[in-house]
Amino acid sequence: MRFLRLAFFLLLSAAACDSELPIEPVEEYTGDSWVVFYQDSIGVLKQVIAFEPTFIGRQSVVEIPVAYLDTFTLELAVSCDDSVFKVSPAAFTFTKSKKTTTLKVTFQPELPDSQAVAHLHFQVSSDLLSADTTMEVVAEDSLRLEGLGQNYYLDLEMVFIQGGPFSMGSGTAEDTADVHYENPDELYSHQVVLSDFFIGRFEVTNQQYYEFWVEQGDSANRPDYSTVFGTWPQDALEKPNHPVVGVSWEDAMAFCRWLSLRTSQRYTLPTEAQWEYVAVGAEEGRKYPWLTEEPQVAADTLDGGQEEPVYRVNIQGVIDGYQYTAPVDRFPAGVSRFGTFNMAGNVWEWCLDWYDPEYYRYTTETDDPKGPSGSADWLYRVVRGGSWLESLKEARCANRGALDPRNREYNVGFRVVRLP
Ligand SMILES: [Ca+2]
Ligand SMILES: [Ca+2]
Repeated sequence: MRFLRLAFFLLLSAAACDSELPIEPVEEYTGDSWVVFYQDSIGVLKQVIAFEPTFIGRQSVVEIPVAYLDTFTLELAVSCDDSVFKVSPAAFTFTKSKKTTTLKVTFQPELPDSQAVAHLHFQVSSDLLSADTTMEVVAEDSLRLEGLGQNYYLDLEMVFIQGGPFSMGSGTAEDTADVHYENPDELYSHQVVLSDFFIGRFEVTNQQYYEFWVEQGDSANRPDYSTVFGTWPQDALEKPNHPVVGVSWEDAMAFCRWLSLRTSQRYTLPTEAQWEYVAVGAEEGRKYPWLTEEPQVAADTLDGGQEEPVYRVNIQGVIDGYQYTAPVDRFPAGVSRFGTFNMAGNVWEWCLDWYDPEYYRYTTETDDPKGPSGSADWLYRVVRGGSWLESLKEARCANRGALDPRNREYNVGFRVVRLP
């Protein structure tokens, strides 16, 4: 699995019953997602499978290799007790020459933001054995909230982020070469430990924000930006999948409060630490979300041997295909380790924290830091990731930006986090 997407779990629940032969469940863990059957036993390996998060109307599929380790013929039937899950094939036979197969488990939820549990039943139909073992399947749907404005579904897809330690900031006081001298606020890297959370796979879109704005009665939290590439609310209708811009920190927080009320979940803005943790890939310490060094453009070898450029990020200029904002699901080659899009570039993203350029120098906060405790005298909140208006350097994961929380800028948007 390329990404740690934990919206889907497979848990062990193996039990033998109605058995005439000495069939005992086998419990092993090899780090792979295998279900293994032996001649004299049936085992479902204990496993947690990273799974593509899904939401209403779309399917997600996980493939599970299945093996039979002995040489006798074994016929198995598999069934599922929850209609949002489907498993195929429903029956298969192991023989001497065919001892492996692949199960496909499909999840297609019917309710928004729901969790579903199913049991897969493996039934042995061979004369040799008689057993029934079950596997418990748990899947969590991403948010899809029915809005009022356009009767539209928000499709606000959230990615599970497993917490842990990481090094926040870039380098040390001695590390003053290259770009660092221009960015003293990100020096003094320090260890931070984060709890689990969910983060939006994409920047919040025009259409998502539009639903909120309409429900507010369109007087408050109105996006405000130059007409250089569009106006509100026309952009919401004409470019629904572009990131919303021209929203202040206050607007973004109002969106989060509305979302929390509508869903009874805890949505907020990412802390600066949460944002950077996702961007750098936790302990991987990436300079850019896409791992490799500074490739604004990478070459991808096609079948015919031709080289075609692959753009990883929307920054200043049109070489990446966009003069202004790009739809939030563009640049799949630039996703983070966790599968989040456009953390670098496209639009700057508001973070929860107050901005203090000296904060990294004095902070002793290591567990789920929320930045300096601000007051009315504080001027700025943190923004991260650069935008279509800035150079690649500004899109570095460790780069810190700052902005008056009341400001509405045409290159600043946000993404949300959900706390478990
Ligand atoms: Ca661009
Ligand atoms: Ca961004």
